[in-house]
Amino acid sequence: MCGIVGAIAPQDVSPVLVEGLRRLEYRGYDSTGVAVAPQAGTLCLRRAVGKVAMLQQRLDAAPCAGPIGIAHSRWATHGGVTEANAHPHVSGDRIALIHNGIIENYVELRSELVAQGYAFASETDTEVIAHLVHDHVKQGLDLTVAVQQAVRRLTGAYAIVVFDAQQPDRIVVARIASPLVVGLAEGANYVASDVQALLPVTKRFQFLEEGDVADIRRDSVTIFDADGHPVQRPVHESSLSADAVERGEYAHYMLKEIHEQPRAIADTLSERIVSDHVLEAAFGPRAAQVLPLVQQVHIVACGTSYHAGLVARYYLEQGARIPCTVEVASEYRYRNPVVMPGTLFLAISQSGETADTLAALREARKLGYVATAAICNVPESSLVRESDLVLMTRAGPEIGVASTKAFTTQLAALGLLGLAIAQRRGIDRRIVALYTRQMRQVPEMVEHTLKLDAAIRGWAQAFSDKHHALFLGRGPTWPIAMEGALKLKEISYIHAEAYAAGELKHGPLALVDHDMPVIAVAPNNTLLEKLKSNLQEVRARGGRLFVFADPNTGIEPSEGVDVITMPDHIEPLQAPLVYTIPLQLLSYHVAVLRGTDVDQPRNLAKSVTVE
Ligand code: HGA
Repeated sequence: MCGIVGAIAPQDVSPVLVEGLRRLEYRGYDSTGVAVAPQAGTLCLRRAVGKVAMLQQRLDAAPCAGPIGIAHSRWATHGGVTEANAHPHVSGDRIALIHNGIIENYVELRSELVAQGYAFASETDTEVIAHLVHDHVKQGLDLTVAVQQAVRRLTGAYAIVVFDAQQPDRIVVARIASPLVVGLAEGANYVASDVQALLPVTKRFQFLEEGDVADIRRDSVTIFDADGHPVQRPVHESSLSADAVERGEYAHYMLKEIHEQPRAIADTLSERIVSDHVLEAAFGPRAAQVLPLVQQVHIVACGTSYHAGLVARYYLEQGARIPCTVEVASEYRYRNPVVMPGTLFLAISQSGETADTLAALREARKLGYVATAAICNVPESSLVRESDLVLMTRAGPEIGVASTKAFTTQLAALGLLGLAIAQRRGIDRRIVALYTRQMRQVPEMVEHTLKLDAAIRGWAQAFSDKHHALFLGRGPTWPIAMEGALKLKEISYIHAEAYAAGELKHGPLALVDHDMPVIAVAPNNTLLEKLKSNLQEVRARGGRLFVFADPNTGIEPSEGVDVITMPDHIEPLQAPLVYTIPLQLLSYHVAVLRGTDVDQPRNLAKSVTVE
């Protein structure tokens, strides 16, 4: 989603702004722009459709240098992808403003401003904010007060960053429902949508809270809460290094992140399993009080995280014998759900800023859950700050828009949650001990599975000219088939669907012919024989099968059946994590063959901060 960077410093800030945008590229965007005040009274604006490199070209041809500036990468919600719609938006040749989010009442504000004589240069919802702020400044209000007044008129979600070229002594920012972080340095201060953007210039950050407005000057930062009272927000020291987001020897971030999974899963498990049990304290200081009260779990998430939730249902129901429901956040929040006593609400999100998931959490807080919990990869995120219990995945920064290591670390964290609940529910300690041992073996199994890369790359050719694909799984690897289909859609743009293999005969079998590759995940579990019958149904209709199979399944390569043999002895608890790996690699290689933008697929964004 949109990336925001702002800087005020003694020297030219344009290189910091452009580098900040480059570091936010992973969020997904379609156009960029920068506004700088070279000196009081002048405003220099450059915008470009496409990548940050296009903006850089414009700046190289016609530089925009100055000690105060803002920059933006836009993921369009209102108005097409055009230079005129790219941010910053300007009012009266002096107010420059960038925005992340959606202004729901922009139509009425726009008519009001048009009636006042404002001419609109874009189709965006954002431009109304620039004119509103300008209108207040024209009336003589101080910029900070002007922003405070302007945001009172807005309904919807926003992170906004604005400066006045006539009085370039400060940047003013405000947020509701979209993230903003202030970066503190000696004699210079910054703002951005996340810390990655600012790591080359500072490690010290203040995270703004809902409704905050901040006045950022070279040598001071003053923060006001939603009621306009000055507040202190804690200063966090980030442990991330500026090169944590470099892609090293790998051709793409996605490939790097696939290969980081053994370490990321091991990190997520480490210090949380002690001898043969899970440490409840890993979920935070309230865990010991909350976990005994939990009678059922309600999981809410979006996209890949939703698939992780679907796997967790098997962990919680089969392993911990506790009821669990799973649903997508965008539906949950408007459904007015019935909450039974003793229900734990669990939100899963990589970024912790996913607008739908955050809104669901806020809705849930009103509904009488025993507690709220989050599984998340970003410690400073809103989701983490607002949940009662938290288990952090330790995937490290994930840059590829298509999630890989964030997913498998979510599965590891959900396995830990299942075990923590199983312990409390008096499940036989020997079984809990066995499962914890199995969890610990996963990183090594993933390492072995990554060695199948060459064989998987060999399969990619068979998909590169296809328009559709079917993925099949059963039990806990059905959501893995769903995740495999999502990955293929996201990065190769091939239409893919996943089915519980037993559902095939109830409809989708009609689609199967020699042009429809069918990918199946076949671990050795109690459903294996059923799955094999389903695969026969595909072969009987001339469908070509690609099977990732356990060595003991008896599924052999034959005419129309390709098999890649997975490592031996993968237990049911481990299978979802391990069988994810070949599906990620397959999508990756197919996308590379098709020449798509693997790390930033079209139309998609990483941190989905709009509803
Ligand atoms: N609504 C604004 C900003 C969109 C956004 O925040 N995307 O992440 C626009 O369409 O320009």
